[in-house]
Parts: sequence; structure tokens; C-alpha cells
Amino acid sequence: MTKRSSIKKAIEHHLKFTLAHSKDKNPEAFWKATSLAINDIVVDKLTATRERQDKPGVKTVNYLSLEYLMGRLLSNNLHNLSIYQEAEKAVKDLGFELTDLCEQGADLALGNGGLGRLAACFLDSLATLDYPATGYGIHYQHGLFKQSFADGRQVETPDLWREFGSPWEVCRPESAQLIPLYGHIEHAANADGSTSSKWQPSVTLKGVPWDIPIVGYNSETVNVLRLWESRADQAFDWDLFNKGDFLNAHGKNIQAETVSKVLYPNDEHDAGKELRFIQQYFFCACSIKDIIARHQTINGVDWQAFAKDTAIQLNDTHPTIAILEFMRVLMDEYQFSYTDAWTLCREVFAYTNHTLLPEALEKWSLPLFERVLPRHLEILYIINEDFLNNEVAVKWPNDNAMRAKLSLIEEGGERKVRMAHLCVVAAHKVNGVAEIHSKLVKQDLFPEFDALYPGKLTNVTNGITPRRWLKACNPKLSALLSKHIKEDWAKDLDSLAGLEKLADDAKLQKAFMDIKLENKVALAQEIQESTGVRVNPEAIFDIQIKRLHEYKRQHLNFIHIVALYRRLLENPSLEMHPRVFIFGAKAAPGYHLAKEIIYAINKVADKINNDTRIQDKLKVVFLPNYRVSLAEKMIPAADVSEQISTAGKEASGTGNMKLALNGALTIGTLDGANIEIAEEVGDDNIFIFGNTVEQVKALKAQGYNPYTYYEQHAEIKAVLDWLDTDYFTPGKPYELSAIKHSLLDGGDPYLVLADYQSYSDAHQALDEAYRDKKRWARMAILNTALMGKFNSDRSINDYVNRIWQIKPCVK
Ligand code: KOT
Repeated sequence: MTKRSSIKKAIEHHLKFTLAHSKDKNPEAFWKATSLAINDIVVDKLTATRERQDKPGVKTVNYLSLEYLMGRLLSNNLHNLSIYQEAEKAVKDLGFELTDLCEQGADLALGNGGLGRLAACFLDSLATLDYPATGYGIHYQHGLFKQSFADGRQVETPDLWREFGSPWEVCRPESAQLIPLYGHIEHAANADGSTSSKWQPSVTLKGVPWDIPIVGYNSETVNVLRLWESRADQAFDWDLFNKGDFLNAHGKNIQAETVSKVLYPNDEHDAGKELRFIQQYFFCACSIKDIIARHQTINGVDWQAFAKDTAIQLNDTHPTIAILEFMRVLMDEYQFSYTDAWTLCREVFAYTNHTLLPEALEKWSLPLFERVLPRHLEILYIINEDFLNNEVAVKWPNDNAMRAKLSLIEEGGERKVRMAHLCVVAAHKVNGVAEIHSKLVKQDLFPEFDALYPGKLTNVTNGITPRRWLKACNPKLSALLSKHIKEDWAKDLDSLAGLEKLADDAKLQKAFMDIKLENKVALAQEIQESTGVRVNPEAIFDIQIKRLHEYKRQHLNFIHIVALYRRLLENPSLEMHPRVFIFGAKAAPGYHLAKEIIYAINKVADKINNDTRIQDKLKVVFLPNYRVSLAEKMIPAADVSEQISTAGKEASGTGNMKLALNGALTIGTLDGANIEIAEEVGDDNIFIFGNTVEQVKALKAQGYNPYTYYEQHAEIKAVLDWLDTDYFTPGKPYELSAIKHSLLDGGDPYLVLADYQSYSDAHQALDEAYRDKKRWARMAILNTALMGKFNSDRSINDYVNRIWQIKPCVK
């Protein structure tokens, strides 16, 4: 049987027997049946992978992350199995277009932004490179909220990604774990005079795993993403039920189920909520128990082999409690001495830092810690004493200030546990996510730790999977690359450098730019459907897509748009190529200013898009509900990529890599991975502007005063004052004043005004470059050609060589 007919048969089978559907043409049922049919192939490979990997001596990396932004799985899995075209034909035989079917699938949005998407890209690369790896996380009932706009304001609604089940996941009740919490400690005297502690927890949760297969691209491997769902230990209180108290009979379940109910929507902001703390502990405890159980199934109780076979990577500090849980299990359940447990712990754990923003550095209140996890806090005290007395005091004798600075506990005011300090002390490696970020981690965030532990702090520059972010999302460009480079460039992104010598070739330039135009036509259609705004595909598509945050400076982009509008009104014959500014961004529901920025952009967009005086030279679009599947439509259609964070604030960025890979030119600051992108493509093929990290520091040290920019710069003043009028919000002056207020009275903490002129000049240069069609095509081709470094396969190999020391497992 051909692949095509076997896929067709399997779809029909699932439609009839798994889903009990007749031959009606219900697209959702067809999507599910198709996914189930493909999942059959996946499960076969998964079983074979397990058989290869579950052997003594095979080292596995366990990636612990509170977030995974997986997006949709059907098209990704088809591409990675190299059966997309066969499936397309099979589905056509049944009367459907595969692209339409794929649209039926919900995004798995179990993350906020870059950190969660990075985890998803890393899982793809690990499986592609045949590395044994398990991802651990939470099976949130609701992922990141859905965003819509009402009169320009963000409205959030719950994300119901698996309301009717997901065809990709399988529940594994046999691997459920019981997780104790709260309660107290009983101290007892031992015969030898020492004391021992026994934790008497008062609540027990049940963690039930759901496994999602992670299919490698053109590889042997299907790894597992294991997500924990919380349930009550005893499912039902029959006593209460029999007494007629039906509602309370469910009470315990409802509380227990709350733990995995919803993803916290704050990106790079620590809200300090008890439920979030319990989420962290719950998934860490389940994962640690699971890692140990798996190790024992393969090796028996052989702790010698544990460190040789196990690496645990902490994705930021969110899973830090795994360190304490591991210590607790070793000491309390396996009778390890503190020293032996700590030695093993330090061999196994490594930690990735993703941000320097102070508001994102986690610190948990000590009373909360003590109430929820009394034994873990006790162990933390032991570690802290050991660290302060045997490491800090040895390096800096009699230095109380240093003790206070490095302690795992912050004193003064409410006492807090510094999670990042625990990570740095426990981990054998700590990495930042781009060269500049890792340098700042060493210099500014943890200089003392760098001195104490030479060589521990290192860098692994982020990457993106070229499978999802080029091969699957941009099929036309992919076909062009296959024609000019080689069929399998997606496994060897460096090979795209072969395009460099063709960058001036007129035929290639035309083919490349024709594809860009076709992708822009498709996005224009999407824009019209979702916002009603008509945009000209011949205009420059200038895109800023990322979470809404002041440091990312969507408001810098916004102010420049208002200035362009003003310039056009003053001079309707102003020479500029028509431009469409396109935004996608969710704001954390409690982040007031971020929501005001969304509102301001929407209000200004309304006015500009309906102003006939400017002859369609300027359009502004805010696409609602930015998510992975929308990114896949926007990125192939971008001419310009906005990467305009204040230097020193964006650890790396990964959207910058996706856009450049698809031939967009970056307008950006010397921040995060932009610096490395500029190194790869060369200064002529990127638009760099703004103050550098050093200049930002100097400006702040001098006492930065935004008012001087406002008073001395006529355009800045005119734009900000305009926002106080009712021009954009008829009858309601001051509706858009929040931005001006934050920039002037708020002190402009992210130096928007200081970078404004340089940003405006860079846009001018960009406009001129675009008008030279040959020059632009050359630059765009070079961007695609020179992104090889930002393949997440390279990142993973860096982790393997510098941190994990694992080996591919095939046959
Ligand atoms: C921090 C705390 C809570 C939730 C999210 C974060 C977070 C997100 N920290 N860093 N990030 C982003 O991580 C990406 C992947 O490394 C980076 O590319 C990006 O610059 C970070 O902002």
C-alpha cells in the first residue's frame, strides 16, 4: 500500500471507530481523525525510541520548564515525518485541503512568550538530533488567555485548548505521583545524639502525567513532553455525599484541580502568589519522582549511575524547588548524608537565566515557604549555612556585607528566599542566552558568584527550529532554497550560506521577492478578515511581534508612527514608500501601562487608516490574539523586523532570528542576539540605531532627564502634546496621555526619548534602501543566507558540549 492510501485508510478508520462519525464532512472531526492517523505512526516511533533509550548508560537530559509554547502539532509532525505531501494527497482524496484542516487545530499555548517558545524549539532539536530527552511541565487546563479588542482595549477570555480532548496526548495513570505539602515537622533525637526531622504534611495532591510525543525531523527519535495535571488524592468524599452535601463532596477535587488550572499570564514579572508557588513545587516534585523512578526501573537502586545518566536543566528559576525536592528525597527517603546528597545534586543540575529585569527575579517570602514546604526550607537553611561558612567565608573571610549579599536569604524587610542564588550555588553550570546577556550576567548580576566559581557562568546563544520557522511556515521560500541549496537544508541551516554568492543574481532576486510579495498578499487577506483594514501588499510590511512590555518599547514605534503621520499631514507629497506598521502583542492582564499602549495604538490606527489625505501611504494594524499560529503567517510576510528594546534589557530575543531567517531586515538596537545577528549579516544588511549598553549606563549615571528631550526636540514635543488632545479620541481629551505621563513624569525608564532621533534616522535610511529594489533584494537574501548560527540545533549542541554531555541514541 502506498503511504497515501495507508494514511487515507487510517483517517477513515479513526473517523468511523474512534470518533464514531459517519461520512459527514465535519472539518473538526476530520482534523481529529487525521491527527489520530498520524499519531499512530508517531506512537510506533515513540515505542521504538523508548526501547533504545531505556537502557543503563544512556544519559538523558530532563528539561524542566513551567512553559511550553508548542503551537499546532499536525502540520509540524507531518513535516518532521516527511509525509506532508502524501498526507496532503490522502486528505484531498477525502475531499479536504490539508492547510484548511490544519487550521482546525488549537494552538498549544502553554507559555507566555520567548521562554516558552524556546523550550518548544529545544524539544524539536533534541529529537531531531536523536538526543534522549524528556520535557517536564504542567498540563494547564487553560493556556495563555485569548485576546480580542473592544473599542481598542484588550479583552481576555479563557483558552480552552483541550475542551474536547487533544488527539496527541496520552494519559499515563500508571505513572501518577502523590505530592505532599503544608503540615509541620517533627524533630526527634537519634541514638547518636543528633536530631532528625520528619515532615508531617497535611495535604496530598495527585499528579497525573499526560504525554505528548515530540517528533524529530528526519530522525529516528520521538521523545516525550510529560505534563502534570493535579487532582485530589481521594477523588470523592462519600461521607459528605451520603449526608447530602453534594457540593462540598466535590470541594477537595476543585481545590486540587486548581493547581494545574491556569498558566500565570505575567511575562517577566514575579507576582508572588501562593498558587504559583504550589504550581512550581507540584510539577517539580512530580518530575523529580518520575526521573528517579525511571532511573530505578532501568538501573535498580544504583545511585552511582544516577549522575552519569541524568542531567536536569532548569528553564529560569521557576523550577528551582526541584533542587530542594531532590535533596529532600535523597536525605529523607534514601538516607543520604547532607554532603553526599549535595554532591550528587551539584553534578546533576544546571540553570539557564533568561532575564536581568529585577521585577522578574524570583524571591519567595519566607513565611510562605515555611507554611507550604517546611522541610524544604529547613534543607535550604542547611545549604545556606554550608555555602556561607565553607565557601563565602573562605573566599572573603570576616566579610559580613558579602555574606548578606550572597546569602540564599534576603534579610531586611520581609525575609525572602532568593531563588536565583540557590540555582547558581547548586548548579554546575549557569548560562545566559546571548553573548551580551551572558556577559552582563557575569559583570552586573552575579559578579561575586563569577569570582567564587570561575568557569561556572557561561553562554549558550538561543536558536529557533528552522523546521517550524521556515520549512513549514514558508513553503514557497523553502522550495526555492531546496532548488538552490539542497533538499535537506533544514537539517543543516549553515548550508544556506551557499546563497551568498547568488545574492546579486537578478533571477534569484526576482524569485525571492516574488515569494515575499505572495506571502504579503496572503497576510493582507488575513488582516482584512480579522480587522477589516485593507492594506496594499506593495507597501513595506513593518512588523513588531512580541509580548507588550515597556522595555521592548512598542511605544517608541508608536511615537514614530504618529510623527510620520504628522509629517505626511504637513507635507502630503513627502517622499516615502508606503508603509504598513503591523503589531501583535498580548499585555499581562494586570499591566496597566501595557494595556494603555495597546489602546493608543488602536486609536491612532483607526484615525490614520481612515484619513484619505495621506493617500494610503501609512497604515497601522494591530492583529488581535498574537500566538504561534499567527506568527507563522506574519513572519514570512515581513519586510522589516522591529527589535528595538533598550540596550541591556532583552536577554536575547528569538523573534529577531525568525524574521531575519525569512528575509526581513532588522531595525534594532545593539541588544541581545541582535548583536550576533549584525555580526552574521554584516553592518550593511541591518539598521542599527540607539544608545549602546555602555551609553545607557552613562546616561543613567548622569541623571537622565527626559524633559530636556521633550523641550529641545520640536517633533517629540508636538507628538506627545498631540496625544493630550482629543484628535484621536473625539470628545475625550487625555485618553492617550498615559504614555506621555510615563515618559515625562515617570522618568522614561527605558530611554525612549533618548533613542528617538536615532530611530527616526534609521527608518529614513531603511525607506531609502527599500526604494532601491536590487539593493533591498540583496540584503533580504543575505539575511536568509546568513542565519545558520541561529538554528536551535546549534544551541542544543552547545548545551550538550558545555553542560549536559549526552550522546545521540540511535539503534
Ligand atoms: C521571566 C519570568 C517569568 C516569565 C518569563 C520570563 C522570561 C522570559 N525571562 N526571559 N524571557 C525571555 O526568554 C527568551 C528566551 O531565552 C529570550 O529570548 C528573551 O529575551 C527573554 O525576555
